[in-house]
Amino acid sequence: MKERLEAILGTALDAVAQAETTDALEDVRVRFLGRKGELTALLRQMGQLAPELRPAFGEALNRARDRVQAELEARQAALLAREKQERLRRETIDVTMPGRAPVLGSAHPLTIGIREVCEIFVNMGFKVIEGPEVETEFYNFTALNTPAYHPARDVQDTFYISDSVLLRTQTSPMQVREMERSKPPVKVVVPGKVYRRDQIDATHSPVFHQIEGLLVDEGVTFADLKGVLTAFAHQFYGADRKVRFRPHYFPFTEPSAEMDVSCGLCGGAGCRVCKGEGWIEILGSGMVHPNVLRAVGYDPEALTGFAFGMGLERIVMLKYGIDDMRLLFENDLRFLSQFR
Ligand code: 2NM
Repeated sequence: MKERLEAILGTALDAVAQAETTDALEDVRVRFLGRKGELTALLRQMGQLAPELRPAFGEALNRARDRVQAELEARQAALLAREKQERLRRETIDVTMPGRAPVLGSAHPLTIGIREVCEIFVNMGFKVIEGPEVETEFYNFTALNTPAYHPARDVQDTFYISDSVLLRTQTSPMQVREMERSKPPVKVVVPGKVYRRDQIDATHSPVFHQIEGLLVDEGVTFADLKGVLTAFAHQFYGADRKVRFRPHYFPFTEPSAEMDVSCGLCGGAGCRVCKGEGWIEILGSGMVHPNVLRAVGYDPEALTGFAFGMGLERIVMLKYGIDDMRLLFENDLRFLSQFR
């Protein structure tokens, strides 16, 4: 048994010296000193020795165990130090390297347009509200004095979900909702997506954006309409622009007018942008029709108001000189990143 002990001790010391990682070293410890380890096994076999041989063997076994334990600890310390060095080398950060700049997004030109238009009206005391894109026939047409025979109601012009539910063709249904739920003065602008059955081309899209505005109170006149919309045009396009109002027709307003601004490119002389007109149409407007006021429970004898609506794509295209509406929907970053 003495020879067995010598052999195991030699093997154990070799194994310790050859362990290249702390994990491998732990395996060595278990193999020799663990509960079922080879040196531990010798302890249990001591009973087979003659009694007089046991003390000397026990002493030798203990020395062997202590020796292996000491070598294990020394090797463990060496391996830990080496592993730490390696990790420090691997995880070194070169703080002198240039940083990676995060890629910053930017607002879509239509978003920029909505924000600019809304800010101008907010500064004049309007509040901004939004509403559902799926509407009922009542809010989209009936309450807006748009009779059943009106072409806007035709399936050729409007996306129907069912007989009386549809994708809104304008944001005015939300203005109807606002009048229904509040008392004058009402001063709101409503930006949002609207839907019409149009073929896609450079100036049409079945989904586009509108901003509509509404002001209802006692004693509101057409002069208020002209003053507010002129102030808007001067802030949005520049104080040097001239404006003009042309008579028009809308079912929900009477009288109605379209507003033009003088062409920013030629200053009114006539050019490619204004198609030789010198003027560019930017919005529709009018005094809210008495039937609309009645539909929301207002008394048209006591209250008057004006309303207006503009197509956002159109005014954004004019402002930035964009000649094809499809650019606003294709999300090509080469286009979008120009609006930073
Ligand atoms: C326009 C042109 C003229 C309009 C009317 C109303 C309401 F709800 F008061 F009846 N909202 N928006 C209106 C008037 C919209 O868009 C070209």
